[in-house]
Amino acid sequence: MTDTERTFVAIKPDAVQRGLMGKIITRFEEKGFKIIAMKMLEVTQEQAAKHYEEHYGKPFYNGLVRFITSAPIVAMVVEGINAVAEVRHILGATNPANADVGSIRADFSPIMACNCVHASDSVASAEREAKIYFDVEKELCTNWKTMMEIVLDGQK
Ligand code: FUP
Repeated sequence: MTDTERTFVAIKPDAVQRGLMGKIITRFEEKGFKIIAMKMLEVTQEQAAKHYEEHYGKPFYNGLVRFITSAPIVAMVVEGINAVAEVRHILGATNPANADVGSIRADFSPIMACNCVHASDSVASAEREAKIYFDVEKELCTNWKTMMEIVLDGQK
């Protein structure tokens, strides 16, 4: 399958505080993904509860909400071929101890609770999560082409 997909990505508070925003964004840009929305924001309690509703009641839930609301995040919508799976591959496994060498979490995350970055696990999750942080009717920049798209258009 080679579908163009959109996924939701968040650079988490630990990575923002450690000055890793640029390095993380660079991984997606260098791979050729198209960032079609990006903003820094402080996550509200309501946004955190919506984002992590599947984890409500789990032992790590309260700590997770405290963490994601503790400092700003950078929210992004990223577009590209098989973006959901590919972006999660670039991130590495949730637990950095199991993350592939060269992935963001393997390279930058010391522990699972501070794993630097989030990315949606399905197209449906991406649509749901993007709406928590963006006005998707107004804030997605879809009317432009990356250099790669311009080159590919020229080859048609
Ligand atoms: P991911 O899909 O990789 O973002 O991971 P999950 O949705 O499973 O978990 C969300 C976050 O909860 C993780 F990034 C880290 C945290 N977490 C824990 O702290 N302990 C756990 O056992 C599982 C997840």
